[in-house]
Amino acid sequence: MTAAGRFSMAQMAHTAKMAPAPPQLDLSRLTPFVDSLPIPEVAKPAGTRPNASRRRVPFYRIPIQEFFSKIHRDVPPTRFWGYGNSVPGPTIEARSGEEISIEWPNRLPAKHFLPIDHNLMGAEKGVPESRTVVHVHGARVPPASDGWPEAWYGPGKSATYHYPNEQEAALLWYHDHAMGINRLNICAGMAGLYVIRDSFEDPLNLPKGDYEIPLVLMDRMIQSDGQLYYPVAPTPEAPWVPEYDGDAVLINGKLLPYLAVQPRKYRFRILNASNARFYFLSLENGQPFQQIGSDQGLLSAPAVMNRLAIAPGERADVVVDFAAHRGQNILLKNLTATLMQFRVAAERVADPSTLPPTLRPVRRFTEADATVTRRLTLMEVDSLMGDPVTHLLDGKRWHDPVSEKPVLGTTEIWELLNVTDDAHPIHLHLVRFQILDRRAIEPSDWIYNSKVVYRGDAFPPEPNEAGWKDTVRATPGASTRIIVKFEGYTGRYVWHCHILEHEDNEMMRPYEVIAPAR
Ligand SMILES: [Cu+2]
Repeated sequence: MTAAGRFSMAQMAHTAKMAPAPPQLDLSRLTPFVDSLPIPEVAKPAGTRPNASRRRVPFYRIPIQEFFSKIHRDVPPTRFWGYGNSVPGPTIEARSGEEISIEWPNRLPAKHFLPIDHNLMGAEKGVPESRTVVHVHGARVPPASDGWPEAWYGPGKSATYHYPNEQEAALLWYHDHAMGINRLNICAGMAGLYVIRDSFEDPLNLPKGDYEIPLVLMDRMIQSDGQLYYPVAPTPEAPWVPEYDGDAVLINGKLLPYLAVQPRKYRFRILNASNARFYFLSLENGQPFQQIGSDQGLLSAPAVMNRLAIAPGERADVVVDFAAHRGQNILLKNLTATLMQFRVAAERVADPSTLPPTLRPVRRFTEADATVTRRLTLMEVDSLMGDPVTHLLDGKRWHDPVSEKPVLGTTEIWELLNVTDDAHPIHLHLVRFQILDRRAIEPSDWIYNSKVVYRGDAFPPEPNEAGWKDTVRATPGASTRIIVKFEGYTGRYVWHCHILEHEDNEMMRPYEVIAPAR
């Protein structure tokens, strides 16, 4: 049995108790593949501005606002809150080492259209309902530009952030990070792509231009009138639900789209921007994906994936060659559900792109590289009825004192001990890391005796997880060890679960990178 099989990626172990929902869109009655897959437009600079060292750098202004967008030909326009006027928002195209600045004006209406739970940390009554703050997931940025969850601002206000882009080519993404409501803001549409390219990747001659296609996956509950629905618990004064998932999967903002492709190689840059859903992607014709990259850039070599697991926050960079499938229609599936259709043209075409057998060397860390090891539990706190009330990191809440203070330039092992029944995708801001291994544990030993008893051997990551990561699936009933070099900047950042309902309800902690002693 493989490590992936051994450590199930169970999730949704709890069927959340929810108040009755209004009538939902009946997907089975919707004609599939009538809308062409939209490609988010590339953001254009609004000029240049001086950066901190008075050098002029490209300046972008991306407003956060309400708009309506068609998710399907036969569904009325859907209200979104997002960046610019599309979901996903405009794609930022950046080059490694070339700084940019972005102003993110909040032009939202005052009243939120999704249900706020005022019991959650940071979402108390009296703070602006439509507050927001932007985080670029995977970016190595100074703390003041990282989107601290409490650095939100209300409508009519704005913030300008500086992005040095001092990192390797990778697919990052930007999204809301406002304390206590970021699950609602991202559900409302606040997400977009941020691509970093570099001179190492350019000469690899991977498919590019019209043959490099982003696929941003967001599942939603859609009412029969076409509007977003976010469920609430049966208790009106405490509406938080432990996970959000809908059966309508939007790809680049469309439901059941099609993409006309040529019989040649394509590079698909996949982002799971869903609140809580894990995807298990496959092509209906059994053709594998050649995975070339993960969260923080290229793998050392392509990994052949028949089924691609991708958790909230994770990215997968894959190449698919349609050359042998001229004239065919191929479905992209999530387990048994259909997500979209590729229509392969019949005419033969030249394909000057390549899929190199080796990509980018990844020097693997070993345990000996680390000077500090931290054991951090992922725990669920249940009500007497067994319903999850909250999830905690290391048993602590957001406002408990900062306990993780790595020294800049040092390397640490973080052992994520998941004693819950769910997989939690854990994301650290600022850094990239590697997965050391996963090993089964008996959660009850920890819960009742605070003891860690390992069951069986440790498994190294599969090849497609052996590159640079910024989000790791901490599998249930297992220890997942990551090894992290804290590079870039000193200051306060956060680490959290990327199931947004968990993150909004205490499954997020500050950490602080401190300067080395002189
Ligand atoms: Cu979680």
